[in-house]
Amino acid sequence: MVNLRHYSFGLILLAFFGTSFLFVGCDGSSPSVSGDTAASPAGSPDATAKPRIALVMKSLANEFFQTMESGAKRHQEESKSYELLSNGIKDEKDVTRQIDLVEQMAAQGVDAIVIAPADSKALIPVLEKVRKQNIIVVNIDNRLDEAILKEKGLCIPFVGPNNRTGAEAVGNYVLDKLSSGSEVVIVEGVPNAYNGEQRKLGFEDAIKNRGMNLVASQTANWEMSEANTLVGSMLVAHPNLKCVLAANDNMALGAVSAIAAAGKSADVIVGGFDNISAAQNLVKEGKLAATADQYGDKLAVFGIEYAQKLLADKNAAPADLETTVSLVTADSLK
Ligand code: ALL
Repeated sequence: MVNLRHYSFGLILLAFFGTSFLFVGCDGSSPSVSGDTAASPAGSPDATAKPRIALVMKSLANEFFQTMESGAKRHQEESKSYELLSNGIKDEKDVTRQIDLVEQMAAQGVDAIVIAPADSKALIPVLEKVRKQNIIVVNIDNRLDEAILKEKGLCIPFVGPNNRTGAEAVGNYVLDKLSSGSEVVIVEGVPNAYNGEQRKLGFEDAIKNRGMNLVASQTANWEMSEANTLVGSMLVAHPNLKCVLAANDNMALGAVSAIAAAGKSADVIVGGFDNISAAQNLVKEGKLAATADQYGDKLAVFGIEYAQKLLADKNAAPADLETTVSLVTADSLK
């Protein structure tokens, strides 16, 4: 698979639009972004002022979000057509802090909020509140709970990849290296993160496809050190373990070092998700069998461009955009 990271942004856009950009409208009763909301930036006294767009991310300790933030900042510097306020939380589980950040951005009178929610359910009430203040909301990376949105009659567009198929591709590739019936564990993301749940399902699909034996599946909350401890104890509980499938690269890195510490690097292989630079290096060195690139640097940019579109076009109906996810292996990195 081609690694698009080396391509120019223009080409990336072409690739995204040309191959896998899927537009899916919010179904049901969508209070679409229209008339009153789109044209008049909330809290902005000057109609000619540049729109203010807030990017609300998750843990800035995670390279995935550092990459996302620098992609957004680069876009803003090049476009200069809007003001960017970017924020994140320190701890993957600090949902309360992320809710506060949304409140703060609204209080500062931003016109749009582009958010990667730390929890697919818990962020919905505050986002409902800011929508009522005519602030545009675009959901990126981790999808908000569709059933709750529907129940509330809220239509918030989602921009992001299909995590299930991405994880299945990683799982299929990694498990092809093992004989059927081998013991496998899954290291999950935080509970209540839809993308983590989808990645778990994708790994389970691959385990079924390849006839493997899933012996444990537990969360390490997206964190490297938690995964390190968890995998350390899984190795003791399952001495015949052959593979760890981790729902993000930070946890895959924690798994790789736990396996090395147990002296089992030759026996247990690992798959991850994100294609952060440290993981990419391990793939090149043959210490991580595969990961998935979900182009973190472009995800926020697409969300921002989508928010700009909704701000500029009163009649634009919010719709979901499916972005590309690619398998990354030692071969694809050559
Ligand atoms: C998810 C992202 C990344 C990341 C994780 C940790 O939403 O898609 O996989 O590693 O958050 O916050």
